Amino acid sequence: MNYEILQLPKIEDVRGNISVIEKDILPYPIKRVYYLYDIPSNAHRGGHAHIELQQCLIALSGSFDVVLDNGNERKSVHLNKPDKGLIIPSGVWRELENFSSGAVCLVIASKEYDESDYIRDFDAFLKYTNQRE
Ligand code: T46
Repeated sequence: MNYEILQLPKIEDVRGNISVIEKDILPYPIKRVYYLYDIPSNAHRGGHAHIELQQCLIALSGSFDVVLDNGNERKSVHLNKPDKGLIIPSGVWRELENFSSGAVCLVIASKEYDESDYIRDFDAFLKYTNQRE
């Protein structure tokens, strides 16, 4: 499964920690930042793939699971640390679930919002991955 867990720099201090995303830590230039919050624990987000977009997901607060599927293999990644970034490359189906109370998901994206970059139907995604191979 083609994803990566990035260890972000962490500056530890008795007053609290700082993590920084700068320079070329991410494998792409940053074009957009958004975040999911006030998420009910039974909510399911995602449920789509992107044709070109690459993203880095960070559990800024709380925890949640990210289910990844590349058309051949499915894997669940648990995010619960603000100094770990999950890099999801293009062409990977993702579903977000099991949100803890107070969970905040920060997303750092390689492109601006573009609905035509989404594949929101799983059968269409499987056809897309078969055509790509
Ligand atoms: C992803 C997961 C982790 C915008 O207008 N601009 C934006 O930048 C975004 C992200 C969304 N929207 C609108 C589009 C929809 O009308 O907000 C509404 C909800 O978006 P969506 O159903 O795609 O939300 P999620 O949480 O299912 O997915 C989002 C991202 O879209 C997606 O790329 O990987 O978060």
